[in-house]
Amino acid sequence: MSAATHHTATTDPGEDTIAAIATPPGAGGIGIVRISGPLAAAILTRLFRPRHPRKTLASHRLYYGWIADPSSGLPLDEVLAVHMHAPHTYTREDVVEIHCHGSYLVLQKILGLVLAEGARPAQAGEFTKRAFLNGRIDLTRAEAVLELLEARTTAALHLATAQLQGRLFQEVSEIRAALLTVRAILEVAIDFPEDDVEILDATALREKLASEVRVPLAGLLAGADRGKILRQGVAAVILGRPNVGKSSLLNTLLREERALVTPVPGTTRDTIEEYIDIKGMPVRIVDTAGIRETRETVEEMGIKRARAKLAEADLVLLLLDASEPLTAEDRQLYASIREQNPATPLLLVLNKMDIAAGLDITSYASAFGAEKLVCISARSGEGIDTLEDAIFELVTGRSDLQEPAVACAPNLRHQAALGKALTACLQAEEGFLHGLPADLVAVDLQAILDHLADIIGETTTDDILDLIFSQFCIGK
Ligand SMILES: Nc1nc2c(ncn2[C@@H]2O[C@H](COP(=O)(O)OP(=O)(O)OP(=O)(O)O)[C@@H](O)[C@H]2O)c(=O)[nH]1
Ligand SMILES: [Mg+2]
Repeated sequence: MSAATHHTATTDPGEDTIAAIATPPGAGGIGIVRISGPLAAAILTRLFRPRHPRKTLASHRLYYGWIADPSSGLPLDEVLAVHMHAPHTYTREDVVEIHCHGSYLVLQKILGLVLAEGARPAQAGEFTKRAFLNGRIDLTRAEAVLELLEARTTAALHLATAQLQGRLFQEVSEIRAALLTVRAILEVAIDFPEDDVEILDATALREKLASEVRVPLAGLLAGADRGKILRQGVAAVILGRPNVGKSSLLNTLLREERALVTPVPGTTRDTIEEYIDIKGMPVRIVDTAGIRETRETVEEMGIKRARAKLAEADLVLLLLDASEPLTAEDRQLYASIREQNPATPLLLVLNKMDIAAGLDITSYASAFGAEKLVCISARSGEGIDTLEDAIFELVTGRSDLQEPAVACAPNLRHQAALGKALTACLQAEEGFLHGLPADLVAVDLQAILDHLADIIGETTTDDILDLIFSQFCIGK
């Protein structure tokens, strides 16, 4: 059954025709105006002069010609146009695309003509919303489109693609199928209570629930946390006293001379943030002002900012200078970080190993207890791979995030619904265990089914849908 058949609260999306510029603003090689709805073909006929005049345009074929203003007959731009006949289109409606030169002025003029012929401007995400409302894709696949557009790393892109292919939808459907079987058996028991004993093998049903509903639900939930990391990334804040090489480390990680590096302590005043990609995970690296006692106002402000960054850190890189003995400032800084953020993962990074003659690493072990230590040289690049591995492992808890095991990564909305479904499943299992009446257990089963229906968008309310689609850009 399609999503649209269940989704009764929304008015028929196909009654009007929408149009938008589908390519980003600014100059480009090609720009595309996209139209969807019952008027699409008629609008194209009015505006398009094909090079070889013909009565009808075959579906899904590009035709060369000109767009002209129908009131003046003046040609506007040389284009390729395509008419895709419903229902084999993005929205399942008639769709027209006009590929013109990528001038924003030309695009706006063509869009103006299209609107004058009876289309209305599309809202953000409205094409994809129609694809959903018309039942071509479920809600998880619509959300995957947005994720794909926003993916910052290859790993995030893989997740989006898998979800767009229906991976999450399929997992949810399988859990649902198992639930429906259990419920069907229960219903027989409800309808013929006198046969209760023969029909209802509560232990078998409970085991089926556990293995085919609870375990897969928990598996999906486990993927949600990893998915969040892969999509949004983590913030790693570099802290340390002045001159230990914080800005040098940022530059080395970026493979670019982004921050100023000088032998003068107190070089960095403001915080500097850049994204790097560690094994497909986006990491926001924050370089900060070296922390020390100072009377200089600007430096003081920088130090305040550095400390404030601690609050949003998913990971702290405490940088130390291996060419000098450990100082009281190093120890104080460590103590104050741990006081403010006792649970945040922290890596001790011992920099300048290239000039650390006769260094005694054991002194660090006694000063910082069990914290993990990585030795690097921001100047030579030595140890940077090890540091990246350590960051990745500390944040994700494992080193194989890209394994197929996380091909499914539910977002926050899915996560909430999965959590509720899991709770209801545990209750249903309890019910079977304690021999509760079949109709009571059936209530819990229905609750699981409802939460799953919410994930794929069968029962999602209009305001949630609006919220989801409003995050898209116009023309998508
Ligand atoms: N030999 C050596 N020198 C380094 C290394 N990393 C940084 N330096 C030098 O140490 C000095 C300070 O480096 P910065 O990166 O500016 O240090 P910082 O921690 O950002 O300093 P502030 O911004 O002042 O807090 C510069 O002269 C760097 O060239 C390293 O791995 N080896
Ligand atoms: Mg610096």
